[in-house]
Amino acid sequence: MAGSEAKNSGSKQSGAKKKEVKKETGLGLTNRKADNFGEWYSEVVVNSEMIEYYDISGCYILRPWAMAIWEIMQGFFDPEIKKMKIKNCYFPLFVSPGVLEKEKEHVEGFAPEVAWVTKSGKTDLEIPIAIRPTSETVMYPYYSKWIRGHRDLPLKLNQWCNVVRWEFSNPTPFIRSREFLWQEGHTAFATKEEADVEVLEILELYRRIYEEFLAVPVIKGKKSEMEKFAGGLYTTSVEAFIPNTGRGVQGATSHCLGQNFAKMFEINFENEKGEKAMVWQNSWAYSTRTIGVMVMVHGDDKGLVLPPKVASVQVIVIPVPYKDADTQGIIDACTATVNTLCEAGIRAESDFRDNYSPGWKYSHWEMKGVPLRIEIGPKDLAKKQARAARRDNGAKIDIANDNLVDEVKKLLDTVQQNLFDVAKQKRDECIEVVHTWDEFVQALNQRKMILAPWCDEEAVEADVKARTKGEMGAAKTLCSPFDQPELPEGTKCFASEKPAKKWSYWGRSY
Ligand code: 87F
Repeated sequence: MAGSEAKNSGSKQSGAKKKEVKKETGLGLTNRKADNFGEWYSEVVVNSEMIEYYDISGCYILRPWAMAIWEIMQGFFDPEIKKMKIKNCYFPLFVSPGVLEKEKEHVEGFAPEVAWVTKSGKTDLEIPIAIRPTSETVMYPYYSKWIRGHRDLPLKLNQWCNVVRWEFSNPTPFIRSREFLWQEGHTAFATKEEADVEVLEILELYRRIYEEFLAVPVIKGKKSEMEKFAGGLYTTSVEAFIPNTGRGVQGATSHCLGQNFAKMFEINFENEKGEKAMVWQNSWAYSTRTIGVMVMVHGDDKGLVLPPKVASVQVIVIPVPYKDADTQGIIDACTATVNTLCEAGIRAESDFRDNYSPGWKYSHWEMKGVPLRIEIGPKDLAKKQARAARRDNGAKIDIANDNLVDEVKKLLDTVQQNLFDVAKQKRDECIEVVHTWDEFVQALNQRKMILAPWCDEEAVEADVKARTKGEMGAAKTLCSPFDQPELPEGTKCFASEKPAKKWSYWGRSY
């Protein structure tokens, strides 16, 4: 769709040599991140070979370059939850209308997004079946069956799966798609205390996915009553921010469901005293949205920028054989370099394709966001060295063959840290502390992430939403950060001027 090939092929009349080369290679972005963010994003995800558009709106093909990132995060998260004694399972994709109804209260608001299967072949199904938008109603009837006594608790299950939500507002690859991948954890405990502890343990894993893997700074906090999962007791989240659009984005959520679902689905147990009691439940999820947030935060005008920890290729080795050079010698040096790096546990590959120039390959791997490029030419061969170029800042460093592994490891760590530091600095520059409505409106117009003292009243949040409604979308609370600045006695709510109860982040969001 946003492929540059289609766009570039339109520049046929142009006799300029540069344009010709571009047309031939199909490389380069036609939109800039700062000028046309939405178009830039679509172009990056397609040209980096992460996404292919599909012929159903809101559905996207995740190509290996994207799937590898998902798998690397899964490779972190899955063992972590197994350490917490959470077990994987798989429940069906389909939901019977009966159970979905049971849960009416919380499903009501979501109902328009539920997709239904109504036919098999040309025959109408006797009873239509829903496709899971989330799995509470799929799983909890069986929790009710499986949990009998206190010895059956805690029950801690997770599943890696797809869900379908038939969204109508502008679909965006990874960020808002009608089908997406996620993990959903659903746990049941005898006591609220155990549930409370798990909510935060999971939230910390989500923070680590964003900050340690994707190099994206996030804010941990609690959702307002209006923004929490309606079926639950309270919702915690990690919130990221996209400086270019001035929008917050909910990164992942960890809910304490309290006993609401236990009541609805009769998930009871006999406690140690022989009394009948209801379980306390949590649910939590992160999705492929994580990948979109990473692209938006780190990508630049050359394409994708991958943090080394999630890059399926961390180092791309490219031979640079000038005319009359010892081409075989250079190729052998590249092979040896890749082998040495791979043996040291670094994900390295070579690009020996002989139908592309080194320059083309540089652009290609820059577009794909590979953190480190190693070039080996005749001079490097003679000096027993290699030249490394960083994707994040373009810096070039000569590395002696003897120090290869240590230097590359150090560079990858530096790139990872630098990506986080730069992203955090940019994010922090967008945070504005306000005390009054006028300051709030001004900051909102400047696309800031706003930290404001708030009375914590739902009606006031509804009022802020109504008063900021417009083309760009209304402002809402993102979260109330766990890390609360001091709130001096007498501080007033920025919107209602009633006594403020807490600091909250506000802004437009995805
Ligand atoms: C769309 C259609 C139907 C979100 C929906 O966050 C139902 C829903 O329940 C729905 N969109 N939600 C909330 C999901 C809550 C919760 N589920 C388990 C999570 C974490 C994983």
